[in-house]
Amino acid sequence: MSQLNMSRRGFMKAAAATGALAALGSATAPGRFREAHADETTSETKKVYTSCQACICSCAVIATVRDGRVIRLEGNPESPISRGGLCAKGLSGIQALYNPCRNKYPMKRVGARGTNSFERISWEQAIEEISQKLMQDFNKYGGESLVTSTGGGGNPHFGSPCRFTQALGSPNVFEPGCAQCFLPRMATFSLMYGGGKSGTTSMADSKYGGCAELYFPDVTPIQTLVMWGTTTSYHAPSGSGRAIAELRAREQGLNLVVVDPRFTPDAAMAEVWLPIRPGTDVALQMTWIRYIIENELYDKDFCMKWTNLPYLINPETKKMLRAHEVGLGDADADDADDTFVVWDEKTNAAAPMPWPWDDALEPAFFGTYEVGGMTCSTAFTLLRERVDEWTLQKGADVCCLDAEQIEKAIRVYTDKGPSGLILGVATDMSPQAAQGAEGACIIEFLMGNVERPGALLQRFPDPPNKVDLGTLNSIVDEGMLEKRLGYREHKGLGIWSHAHIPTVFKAITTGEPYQPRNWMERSGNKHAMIGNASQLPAIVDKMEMICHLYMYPTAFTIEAADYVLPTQEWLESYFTIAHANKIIIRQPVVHLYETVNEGIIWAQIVRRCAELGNPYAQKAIDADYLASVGSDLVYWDGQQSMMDMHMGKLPMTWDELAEMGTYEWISSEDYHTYYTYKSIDAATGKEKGFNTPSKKVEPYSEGILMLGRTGEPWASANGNSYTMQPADEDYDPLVYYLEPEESPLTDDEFPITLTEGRIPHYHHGTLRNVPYLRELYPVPLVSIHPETAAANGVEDEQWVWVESRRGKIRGKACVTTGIARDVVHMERFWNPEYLDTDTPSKAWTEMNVNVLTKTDGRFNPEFGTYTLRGFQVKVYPAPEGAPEGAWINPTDFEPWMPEFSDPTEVVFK
Ligand SMILES: Nc1nc2c(c(=O)[nH]1)N[C@H]1C(S)=C(S)[C@@H](COP(=O)(O)OP(=O)(O)OC[C@H]3O[C@@H](n4cnc5c(=O)[nH]c(N)nc54)[C@H](O)[C@@H]3O)O[C@H]1N2
Ligand SMILES: Nc1nc2c(c(=O)[nH]1)N[C@H]1C(S)=C(S)[C@@H](COP(=O)(O)OP(=O)(O)OC[C@H]3O[C@@H](n4cnc5c(=O)[nH]c(N)nc54)[C@H](O)[C@@H]3O)O[C@H]1N2
Ligand code: SF4
Ligand SMILES: [Mo]
Repeated sequence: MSQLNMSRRGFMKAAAATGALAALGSATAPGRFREAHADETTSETKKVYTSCQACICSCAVIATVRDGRVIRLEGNPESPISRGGLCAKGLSGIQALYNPCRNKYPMKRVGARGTNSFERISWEQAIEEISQKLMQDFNKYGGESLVTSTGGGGNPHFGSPCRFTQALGSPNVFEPGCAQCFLPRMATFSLMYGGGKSGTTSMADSKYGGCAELYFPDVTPIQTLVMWGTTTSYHAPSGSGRAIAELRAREQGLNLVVVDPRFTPDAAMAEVWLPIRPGTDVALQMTWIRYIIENELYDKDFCMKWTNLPYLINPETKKMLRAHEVGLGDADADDADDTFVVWDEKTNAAAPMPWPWDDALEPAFFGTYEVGGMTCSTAFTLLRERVDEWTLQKGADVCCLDAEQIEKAIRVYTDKGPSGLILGVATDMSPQAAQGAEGACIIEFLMGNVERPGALLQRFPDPPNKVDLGTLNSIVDEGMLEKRLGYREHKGLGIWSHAHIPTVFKAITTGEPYQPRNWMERSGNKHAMIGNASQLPAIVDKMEMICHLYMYPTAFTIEAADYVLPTQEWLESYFTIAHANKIIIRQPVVHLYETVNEGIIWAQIVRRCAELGNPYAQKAIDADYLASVGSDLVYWDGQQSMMDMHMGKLPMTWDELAEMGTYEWISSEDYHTYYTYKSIDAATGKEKGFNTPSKKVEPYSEGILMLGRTGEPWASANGNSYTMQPADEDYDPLVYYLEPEESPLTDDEFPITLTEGRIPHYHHGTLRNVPYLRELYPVPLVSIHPETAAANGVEDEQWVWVESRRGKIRGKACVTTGIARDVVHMERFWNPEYLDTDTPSKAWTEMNVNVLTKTDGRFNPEFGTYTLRGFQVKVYPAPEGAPEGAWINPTDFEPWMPEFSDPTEVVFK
């Protein structure tokens, strides 16, 4: 029986056995590293281009390898996004690669779950046993016996677990980010600004290569940046964090407005910091919108010609009025559905608006008119009515801000253009996820901050490589769509073909509407990342087989896994990345043990299940069949064919790109294609517009309304659009505010609002076992305002309990004015040091903020988002001090210092 984790206990045993303890104890960490490889006379040194994967930014790296071991990492200045920068997480790549806790070989559980007893098995045995079990249940219970889950940020193959799920005929894949991260913004921007079916659109997020305008300080005229619920200096230190610092350093500088309960490094540089009460962003956005409208600060020309604000709304359908519905056009005409109606002030009558604009018309922005027997208002009128109550004072009262500061912030944004608004993940983490993205869209649209120089909303050309290999939506059938859990209600999940986590978990625990039995999981630590983590033991209990694909064991491995499949660290892995106008490579620098790229693991299982008779898997490996349904995504059979697929349309081979490291596929000049909407569509000879129902940007979102009614534009089965049953209630096409269910306005028992946000030391659950990083941030800080601390008897550096209605955890108080009053900030944390003890569950129960979070509804209608931020807690001193057994002092982490291994051969050819 071998144990997975090399923590202190395991380390002591091993060290005593080999007599190595004294040697290790005497050497300092870096010294030990160098000593092992300092033999200059015999060494062979080479430099390899690659890129970091410790977060999604994929900063370009040059790795130095000596005698087959990676000894140095440095930034490659050739990337326009990272420009030679690397952050602490990236520079920890060597410690992560050679971490003694790596999952080295496939393992199978031999004792009870939670006892950390596993034995080594071969890859052949692992693939065979897993495939046999999956097929046995596929035949007995159908594809829905399988659920797959993945991690979000940082996982390069984001589409691959979804593709695998589809290839095995299962409807359910999920991810703890997803509805709580990125998806609500991506989908909403796609519906309102345009992206349509492909979903690819620029959005106001500064990771993932978004906001490309930021990376060209010599080109962009941007003058003001609003950072709304985002902290670039922490989430992308060498990417957008660095870029924004560079913009600020230009002669003309950069004005910043920061909307964030925490005083971030960016807030420290801002003209205005608005320490908003968590969970109230949409109220503040509506305040901004009202102010911009009332003071006529909006871009009148853009709003008139390129938004749907002047269009009349049909009160019966809630859609934009079509000309033929009121006798102003031919219902049978080709463009019948695309001809909208304005109120022409010249003739004082309703009139159809020809695409894109007719100078003969003078459309009214505001007004309510009798048209064709209906009372129709313009979209702008409905928006103005919706925000009417949101005066500066009301916004200030609800968001716990100062009215004058709000006004000052808006004025910086409106008066000192060109300006842009970056919307971070904060609004994705509340049941108002869609509305937060809508509010941000509307603000940017009103100001005309769309596709002009300096704007963040841009459609620059698509890169030639295949960033993510994609999904197999073309083999999904109607039955799978109908069975996807939570999808009918929350159809926005369709943009990534994902299921709704709370509905999946309910199915697992109740067997309704059916019983999932097997769980394939490919990320770090679900016990630390999923909301209301205390629900997990009951879910794990119900599962018959759980496989964990990861680089090292986490709480999930010990508590849940039956099979552990070792995946590659980024220094072993391969990929191509689009960095604005360049392509960056990630290539294997070394390869240790029997780790395998996850893409190969999925392919092995799919191929075996195809042999065992799974009809979906048979399609997924059949190039001819896939071509017949318009897909080129046949499951590869090995590493080389997968690397070749990543190359997409790049004009060179993988090996050639590997030599180059970076490749400029388009000049910076040609990359900056502004005003895409005004470019002429060859098919029509007219302006292209935007990919929305009206082909204009839509502050009044018909796309959101129709998503709820039909699933369009993302429901497709057998390669065709498929009309889903409507959600129980229409999605609202206009922005609205709801007070959080748990609110300080009404909660006396739990008076403090908890929120979260990134710290620069870790990426989600990863790197918590990297000694240097844990030394820098050993335990979670609970940031609390001095007045709130005093009112709760809390002192600086004291251990405190943080308790919500779901559970309680411990952290260390950091009393600071850098946080809003009556709010605490805490980061997600888990403690790998407990894994190899008699109480492994302490790894996720002691300091994990997700013990506190709330997943029992209210959900966001569009996306099913649950509450990770902006809920109520109480905070009080913990006289017990630190949790027993937690590692806190620098020397505690020594068992995690690098353990060297020689490279191994490829495992699967
Ligand atoms: N309370 C609370 N909960 C949250 C959040 C919060 O702010 N507060 N944030 C949410 C957000 S935004 C997200 S995106 C999720 C993140 O949740 P998860 O993505 O599940 O996070 P991790 O468990 O760290 O697992 C993802 C990690 O997998 C690693 N990985 C990299 N490559 C591979 C690979 O090839 N194979 C495998 N198997 N793994 C790889 C990446 O380094 C990445 O960090 O958490 C969410 N949960
Ligand atoms: N170091 C590091 N970098 C990461 C990650 C990581 O885990 N670690 N994860 C990656 C991933 S997947 C993501 S999604 C991104 C996230 O990157 P960002 O979008 O920057 O997200 P956070 O830092 O989590 O949250 C942004 C800010 O929102 C603030 N905030 C909290 N509650 C509220 C609120 O109610 N309203 C407003 N307006 N602000 C609020 C927090 O204080 C925080 O400063 O980071 C990516 N990069
Ligand atoms: S920001 Fe840091 S962790 Fe992210 S890719 Fe760059 S170096 Fe790696
Ligand atoms: Mo995320």
